[in-house]
Amino acid sequence: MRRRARRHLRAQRRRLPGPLAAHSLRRRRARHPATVRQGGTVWLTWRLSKKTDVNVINCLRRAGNGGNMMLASDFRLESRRAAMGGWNMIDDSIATARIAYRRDGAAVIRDVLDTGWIERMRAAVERVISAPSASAVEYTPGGAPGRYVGDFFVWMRDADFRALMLESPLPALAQSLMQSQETRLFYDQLLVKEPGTREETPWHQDLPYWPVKGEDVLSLWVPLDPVRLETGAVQYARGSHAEGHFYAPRAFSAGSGFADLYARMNLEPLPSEAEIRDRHEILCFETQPGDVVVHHPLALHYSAGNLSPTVRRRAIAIRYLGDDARWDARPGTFVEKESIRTGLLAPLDFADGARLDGPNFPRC
Ligand SMILES: O=C(O)CCC(=O)C(=O)O
Repeated sequence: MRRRARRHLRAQRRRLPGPLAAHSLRRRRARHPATVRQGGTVWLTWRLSKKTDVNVINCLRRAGNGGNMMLASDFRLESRRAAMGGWNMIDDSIATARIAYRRDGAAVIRDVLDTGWIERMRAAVERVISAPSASAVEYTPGGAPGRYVGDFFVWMRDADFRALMLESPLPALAQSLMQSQETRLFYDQLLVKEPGTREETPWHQDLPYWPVKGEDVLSLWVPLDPVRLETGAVQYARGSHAEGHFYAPRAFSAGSGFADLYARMNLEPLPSEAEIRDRHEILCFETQPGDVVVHHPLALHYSAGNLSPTVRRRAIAIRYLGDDARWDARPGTFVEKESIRTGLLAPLDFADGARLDGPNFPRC
């Protein structure tokens, strides 16, 4: 246990700028809030919990910014200030979300995107789903009510999707949540459940589907409609990301062609839904367009169909990679599917353990 705690401390130290790292380590041992001055900047560090070393927020208060608090990692994001609508956006709500995300595996951040982005992306989604690409998947069987349609790597074909992934407030948000020095786009996934759709998204963890390993990977789930439990809000098994399981992926629908691929992994099967619900508190965020839900790649999650007769549920899940994300050459991950591979900008010829870079995974 002590060895694990030391590993955490070392990992935490690596993520912080030099002098602050050493300082925060000392302070954590002393268990007192502390300040350290560097030029015109005052860094504040304190330990939130005796139990975990990762639950440390490092804040800095910059002289002359009107007294707003910023996260230590946001220090590097000054160039994104305009995109974020000023530092007011980067405040306690992200710090709070980061703590909840690490503890629970999922958290919500309110009012991240303005109506301009929402309108722009609604129009883009209409374009995409009215002319489905080769990588699109219709999860609703023919003749059933509603429509559950998904697509992958849409940003490579649509300029507005690309702008959302790379130029909106989202990459800075991901970077801040991961406390990474560098952020890359892994991929985007469109998930639309039209009114009256019965198809669920089955319980799953994301990471087993992906050719990725490392700690610094997350998803931002971006709703374009008001979302409630009955219209298909995503439900999360609280704390499941921290249990150390790596469960076999499940195809989202029998006809999607992914099942054979995933069977090659030979992983531990998921517990039953009843077991998951019995073992975990379920977190579900009712959201408005503009809100963003962040979830951990090992968090167990699920969504029901969209039972509303009128309200659509359009959402885009965006996966970002941080500093320690590396290529995982396990067989059977979703990128082996021909329909996905053929749409990519470059071959996926990474060695196991390599950094994901090149045109498929642009730096944000
Ligand atoms: O939108 C959904 O129903 C599921 C989302 C999901 O599974 C994901 O973003 O990983």
